[in-house]
Parts: sequence; structure tokens; C-alpha cells
Amino acid sequence: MGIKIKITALAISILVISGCSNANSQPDEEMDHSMMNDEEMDHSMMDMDDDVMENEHMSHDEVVSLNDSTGENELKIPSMLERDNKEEVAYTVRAQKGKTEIFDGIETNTYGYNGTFLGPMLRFDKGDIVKIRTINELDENTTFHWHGLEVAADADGGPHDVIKPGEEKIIEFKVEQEAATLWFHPHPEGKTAEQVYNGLAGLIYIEDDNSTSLGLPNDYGKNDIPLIFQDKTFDDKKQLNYGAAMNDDGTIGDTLLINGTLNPKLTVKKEKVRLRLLNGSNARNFTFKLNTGDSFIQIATDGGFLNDPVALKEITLTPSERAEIVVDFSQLNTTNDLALINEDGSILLPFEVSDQSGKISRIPGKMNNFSLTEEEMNLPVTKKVELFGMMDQVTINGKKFDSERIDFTQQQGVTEVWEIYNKPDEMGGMIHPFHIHGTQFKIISRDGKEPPENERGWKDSISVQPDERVKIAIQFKHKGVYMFHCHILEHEDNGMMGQVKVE
Ligand SMILES: [Cu+2]
Repeated sequence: MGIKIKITALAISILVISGCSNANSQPDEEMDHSMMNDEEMDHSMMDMDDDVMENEHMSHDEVVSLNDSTGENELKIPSMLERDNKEEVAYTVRAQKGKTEIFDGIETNTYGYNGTFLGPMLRFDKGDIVKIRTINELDENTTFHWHGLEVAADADGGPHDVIKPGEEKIIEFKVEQEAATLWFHPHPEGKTAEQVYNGLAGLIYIEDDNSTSLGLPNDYGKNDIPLIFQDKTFDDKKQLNYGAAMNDDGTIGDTLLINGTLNPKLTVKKEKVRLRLLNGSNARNFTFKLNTGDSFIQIATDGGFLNDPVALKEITLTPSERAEIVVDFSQLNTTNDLALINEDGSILLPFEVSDQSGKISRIPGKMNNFSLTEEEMNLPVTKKVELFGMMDQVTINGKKFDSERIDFTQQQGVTEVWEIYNKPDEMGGMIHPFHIHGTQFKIISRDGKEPPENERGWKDSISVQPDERVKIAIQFKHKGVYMFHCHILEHEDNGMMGQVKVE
């Protein structure tokens, strides 16, 4: 595996030297690519294959494995951010730089919100009028994007909403959507991947009357555990050297951090424990399962509760997707050497189950009233999105992002059906996680078939397999210009993004 990383890194550095990888320094060339038709694009891809990949046939599917977590560090739980005052739901969120002790006795240069690495959890209740003062204390531009939050575009923190170093902006919005686990991260044009990689990411919990009355585990940090999964590459000095680690097809690392914790373990009581999973990686897909083969129960998708709990043996989350699952540690056959593992068997999060019995919580049979109506299912497709390419040759509908170009318009409050198609390339293609800002949508079908049971809930990000066609019903409650893009952050930065104007 070590050799593979080196060869890949070599291929990448050749790309950089040849000047076709650095999107920021080659705007003219980028424009040219965006004008290519499919055939030209195909040739361009083949040229790249010949020139650059000669050392290794770079398969889309071969990804360096994660090191097993040794479990020597108890999982860190992000602090719940305190409100600025008692009278209102007002928060201050600062983007900062700092040094973090990820490895014992070593300081790693990192970014964070209100701290040196990652961010606190912001809790909103449905109905709250929320005020957030966002401050950029970095020495570079950033934005504050609220992923999954249904807000007007001027509060969404997309690439138009640049906050310069030393500047600040106050946003205000009403929380009108149901209980969900959302997150926030920067979204500056061409720099999202690096800033997230360096540590800018935080959580949002929305709660409502339903979520607090269902009887689900909801003791934050005890039996309601947020898990932000991110893979990183640390250099010899244990630094996050993004420039060196960066891969245009999505930066993948061999070292897993959960909530910024290296080699994490989670100590739990013998009770039902709710795990709020967030794939906060730049590019890695995770397939989570228990090493015992036991099932767990999924209760929520990106944007809310499923109607009915769904028992699963594994769940795949692509970058930016969330799922809430419940593991019943009082019911498992064994509590020794128990762990959450990845598809390839690598140990992500060992569990230490204490003898104490915990709280009695339950998973009700009926949690929500999500519905996809007959009318929505029968709407014609009015917007088509074609995802294509790899490395820096990624496009949507044959074009790269242009902040001056509006790709689609849609009326506020009107449901439309978008069809997202992932067009394969010669090498088969790769999964693109597709995200739309400012709203939650419903999956109508995947390749004409009903979505799996655990995707019959609100979504803001979906995985789209090569050659797959996903139909979604989508409505925007607010106006303005919103982004839609691939959530492999390097693809996003390389222009795999478009804009929809809601009028
Ligand atoms: Cu992509």
C-alpha cells in the first residue's frame, strides 16, 4: 500500500509540473476544457491516461486503506456552542488557525471554528430565529456554508459570500425544517477542499417537538454521539500538508480521525446508543458495519427521520452524507472486541462496553410522516444534470463552474424533478456525491427503481454511481442563487459545480 501511495503521488506531481492539474493557475486552459464536446473530452481523458498514468493504471476503485484504530484515545465530543446571550438564539462562529495536539506531544497546524481544530456543535430548535455572527480570523478568504439548512441564498455561505480576513457578517434566519443532523464548512471558490482538510467543519443539530418526544437516545455525548469521519495524510512531521497530499480526484488519507481524534475508541453503557454519522472527508466513501456482523437500526437520513426504522448490516455514506443509526449495546451477543469497521475490515471505532446499564430509550415504529406523493412521482423531468470526468477534467453538463453563469432557474415553492446522470468514462467512471444547497429533496428513483428503504427520507446529498440515473423531487423555500455540485471537494474546487437561481 505504501508503494501505491508513492506512485500515485508521483503521478500527481507530474500532473502539477505539466501544468494541467492546477486549476487555479490555468484559468484559460480550464475555459478551453469547458468548451469541449464529449468526443474531445473523451480524447483528452485518454491523453491524460497515456501521459500521466503510465506508472500505474489508476483505477477509480483502488483506494489506500485506513490504518486500524488502536483505540488508545477516548473519542472527543465537540462542545455544544453556548449562545451569546440568554435573550436570543445568537451564536458567534470564528474561523481560526491554530495548533492542535493530534499526536502525543506534537503540534499540528490546523484550522478550526472557535478553536484550533474542527468546530463546536450548534443546536437549533425548529421555530428559532437564529442569528449567527461569522468572523473570519484566517489570513485568507473563507465563507460559512450551512450544509443542509433551508435558508435564503444570502445566508447560505456559498462562494459568492466571501468574508475577507478580519471581516465579519451576521446572518439571521428562521429554522423551518424538521429535526436533523446538519453541518457547516467553508465554501470559498477553489479553496473549499484545503480549508475543510485543514479542519474547518462543525455540526448542527436541529431538534423539534417530534425528535424530543420520540424517546430516542438524546443525551448528547453519552448516548447521542456525533461522529465526524475524516481521513488525512500526515507528513513526517505530523503536519497536514495539503499541497503534498492533494489529489485532483479527491484527497484520500491513510489516517482516520473521528471528531479530530486519532486512534479513537468510544466507551458506552449497555444501552441503545445513537450514532450521528457524518462523512466529513474530502473524498473517501465509507461503508460502516459492526465487526460482529450484527445489525443496527438507521433512524434518520441527511435531513430528518425516516418514517420507520430500517435494520441494516451496513451503510455506505459518500462525502457530506449523514445517517443516524442506533446500536443496542444491551442486546449484542458479545461486548468484547466490538468495533465499527469499514467495508475492507479496517477498524474505525472500537467500542468499550461498560458493565453499567444505561438509560431506557426506545426506537418507535413510526418516527415521521415523510411522503413522496403520486403527483411528485409523475412530474416530468425539467432539469438534467450530467456529471462527468475525473481529476481536473470534471464537468456538469459539459461545463465548469462560472460564478457569472446561472445554469438553471426555478420558481420558489414549486416542485421540479431533476435527473442526475453520472456519465461513465473509459475507465468506468467513479461515484460522484451530488449535493444541492439550501434545501432538502426526495429521491424518486434510482435507475427507474424505488430508492432503498433507508433513502426514503429527506436528502441533501446523494451518491450517484457510474451510469446511474437518479430522479429527485426538489423544491426551494427561499430565493436566491444556490450551488449544486459534486461533494468530492477537489472536484468541486475543479469546477464540478453549477448554479440554480430561485426566483
Ligand atoms: Cu465528483
